[in-house]
Amino acid sequence: MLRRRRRSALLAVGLLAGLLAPVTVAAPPATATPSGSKKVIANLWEWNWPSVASECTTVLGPKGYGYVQVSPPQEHVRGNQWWVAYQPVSYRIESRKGTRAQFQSMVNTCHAAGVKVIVDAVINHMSGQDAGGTGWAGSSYQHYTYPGNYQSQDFHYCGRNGNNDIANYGDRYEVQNCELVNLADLKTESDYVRTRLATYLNDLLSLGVDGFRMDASKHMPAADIAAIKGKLSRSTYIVQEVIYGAGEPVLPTEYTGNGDVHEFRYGKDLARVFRSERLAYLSNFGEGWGHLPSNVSSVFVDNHDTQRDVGGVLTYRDRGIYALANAFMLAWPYGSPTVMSSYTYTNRDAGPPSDGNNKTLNTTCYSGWECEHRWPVIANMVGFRNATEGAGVSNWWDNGYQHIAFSRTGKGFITINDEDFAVNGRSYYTGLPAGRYCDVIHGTYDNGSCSGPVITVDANGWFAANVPAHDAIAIHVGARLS
Ligand code: LM2
Ligand code: CA
Repeated sequence: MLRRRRRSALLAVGLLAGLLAPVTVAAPPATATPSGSKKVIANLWEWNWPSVASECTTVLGPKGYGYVQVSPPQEHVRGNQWWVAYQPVSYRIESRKGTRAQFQSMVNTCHAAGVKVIVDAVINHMSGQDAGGTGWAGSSYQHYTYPGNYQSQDFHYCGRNGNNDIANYGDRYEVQNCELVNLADLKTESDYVRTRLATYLNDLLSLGVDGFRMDASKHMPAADIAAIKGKLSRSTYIVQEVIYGAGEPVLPTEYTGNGDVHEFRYGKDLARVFRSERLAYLSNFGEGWGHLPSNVSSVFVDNHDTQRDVGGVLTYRDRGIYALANAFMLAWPYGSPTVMSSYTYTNRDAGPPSDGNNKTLNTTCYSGWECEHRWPVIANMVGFRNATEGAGVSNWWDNGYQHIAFSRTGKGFITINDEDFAVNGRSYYTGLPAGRYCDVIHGTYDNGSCSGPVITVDANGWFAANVPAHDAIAIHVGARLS
């Protein structure tokens, strides 16, 4: 894992600090909400349904992912941009990603592979284009008129800013009753609208869906989401998109009564630490940084929006450092982690690889698609997460700068060296049972054998190894050789 940059002046100091003794951090936060023993979510963003199905069988299930998150499945406006999916025109399950039958088959296939399905649910708004037209599945619509679903009285017209758009995020009323980039804003306070939305979500539940990512949740009062949730046919996992904004009145904490909430500060703070601060600061990452309580927090290094924001988070473009950030997220017991999976792009608006009719093509990893969830470091760390579920953090150690290490008590151990220099011959205290463990950062454990280096933990719980610059070693009890 190689890379650029930085700080040779700190080199000597870093080595000196490396001689310090291990310290123990406070008890770990509780684990987050998605149920079951496998909680890691793979976000196969913009994948079509047949490709999601085959990935569940061949990769997600075998690698231990518990959930797949898929893009909005409802009918949407036509076009090649990815964001057409965020402009519903009806709730027919037919989109550029596939038909209702393909969607149903995908859910069944993923379930058979032990993977649950979370759907991106766009329920705050309908389309945004001023002109009407014909949706993906043939439904005709106008801005504010969606025959059979909504008419003009079902939308907010906030009457502000000359165009009904949200301008001032410091104003709660505007954020929730004006339009997000011209998108027709549903009256989610109305019982008719709530019932229509719940009918859509219940249709998805009837197809076997296991959870919802509630798009644009900040733009709906938490009470409206609660009322819609109250109309669902069964209980289900919910994660709400409420982007924390400094000084804004609408807070992520208002929504935790409904379910999990995306913690956007996590990815931003992690990027800052990796880019310009110290990994040593991560010893209390999460609640200690003012983030949401762990048991309601949904975390990710990047998502489809933040990877497109300027000056933001770490993404696939950061290569090795991105893998290390994901390895940290998967090793650290705060929140419920989602691994992003992207297609490569240069133009922000560009849709995924598609045919002449804008229908999404089957995914071919590493050719137009980045498939971060398959990167060996990331995919193998899902196994680490599963094997260490419920175990606390102990044996925290850092050199004061970019080299850290910690145990998941009795279950696993990781050291990340993000210095510009290798650290050779150092010994690490793991507290793990003596034995031979597969280093899952450099090797894949499969059926009792390890394709990479083997780490030998001695009878006192120690091992010695070399860690290259910008690299890591991780071992866990689920990848132990006999
Ligand atoms: C979200 N969460 O709250 C999604 O994560 C985000 O990706 C969505 O924006 C947004 N909310 C609405 O669901 C994306 C995209 C926008 C795009 C909208 C609607 O980031 O750029 O807006 O979807 O497709 C586009 C144009 C915009 C235009 C709008 C309406 O970029 O200029 O506004 O369509 O025609 C006039
Ligand atoms: Ca709204």
